[in-house]
Amino acid sequence: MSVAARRPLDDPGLADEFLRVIGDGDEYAAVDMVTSLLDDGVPAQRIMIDLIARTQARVGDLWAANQWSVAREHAATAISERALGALAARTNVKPSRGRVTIACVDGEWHALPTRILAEMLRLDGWRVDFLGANVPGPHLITHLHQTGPDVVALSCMIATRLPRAHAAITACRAAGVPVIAGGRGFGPGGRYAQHLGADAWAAGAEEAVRRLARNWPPHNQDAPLAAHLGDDEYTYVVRHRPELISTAMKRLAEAYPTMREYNQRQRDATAEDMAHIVDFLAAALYVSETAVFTDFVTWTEGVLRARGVPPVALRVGLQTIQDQLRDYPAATAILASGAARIPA
Ligand code: B12
Repeated sequence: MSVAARRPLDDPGLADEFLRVIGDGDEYAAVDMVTSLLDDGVPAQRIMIDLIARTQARVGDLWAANQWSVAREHAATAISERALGALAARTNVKPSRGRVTIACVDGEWHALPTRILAEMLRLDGWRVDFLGANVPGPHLITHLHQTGPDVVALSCMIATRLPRAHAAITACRAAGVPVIAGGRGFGPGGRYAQHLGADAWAAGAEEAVRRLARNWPPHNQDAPLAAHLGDDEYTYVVRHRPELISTAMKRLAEAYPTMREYNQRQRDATAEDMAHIVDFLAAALYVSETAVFTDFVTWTEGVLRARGVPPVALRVGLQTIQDQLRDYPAATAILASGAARIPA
């Protein structure tokens, strides 16, 4: 008997087992579990959302808590993709609605959430062009001209990609194709998607299926709140990114003596963290939303703590950037709000 047979999807043991098999790199067991559920009459949509997507969120938590390595997360994600592919291969729906292009914005590597969205829309009768991760804006537009979709679904899971998301949304709309946005990068309730002029936003694939099934394109298109986007401070931070990071690294070594004993791997990780600080600051300036940065600081503080890095290191890191941006009041205020989120 297959492992999943006759076990309901809401059995918590099943989710634990799926996490275990993907964490152990057992792709055959993972595929067997999802196809057995399908054989038992569980709708493919439920398996994708309630099992695969939910388990991926747990994978993220385990990585953030430093319990799973990056390699283990990568392997598990690859198996989730394989399980999703197995479900897709066994479910055929004739297209009966319009055509949708699904893409991650430039620099956005989280393809699996959009792959789930793609399968969900396909099962609802859409003809789907799935472009996957990291789609440069000009190539996306060329594709739209070649295929003429009714809607573009754009994903942004990391807020640092918001400026690129804005460029893509603007270009798609200029090409006459309405945009539905999604992914956690667009902020709570998708509020940054509205700033950036998206026609609609959906919290997840199920909501997107519902939204696109009726009243599409939406008629009540509020004017985007885009007037202030990409001002001087944003431009300064983006143009001076390399110096901001390298100067911060030098000053960090002076202000935080523990860093002098860091090995190369720890120095590389620190440089990556400093780059994230600058990138999230730029995104916060771009959409004029301090929360983009403060949410990032809260998240980073937890991730660093799980890796044994004390909060003071992050506070000093923020200060080394702030010291370089004294003449930039909005950036200084955002950095100070971030620092205030770090526990004493
Ligand atoms: C796998 C993974 C990766 C893989 C992605 C590989 C792949 N093929 O997808 C890789 C290794 C590339 C990766 C990289 C990074 N990741 Co990552 N990743 C994840 C992880 C563990 C799972 C993603 C996933 O599949 N989720 C399952 C889906 C189904 O979740 P979902 O969000 O509910 O999906 C729904 C909605 O998002 C929505 N949706 C998404 N897009 C769209 C689009 C439209 C139009 C619509 C309508 C809806 C919609 O619909 C989806 C389906 O219902 C998440 C954890 C998590 N909680 O998601 C972290 C996570 C998203 N990553 C995170 C981070 C920080 C990163 C990195 C910055 C890490 C680093 N230091 O390099 C990089 C950034 C890379 C980049 N620039 O894109 C953080 C983000 C935290 C934050 N501050 O927002 C998370 C939350 C992990 C964590 N717990 O901290 N990651």
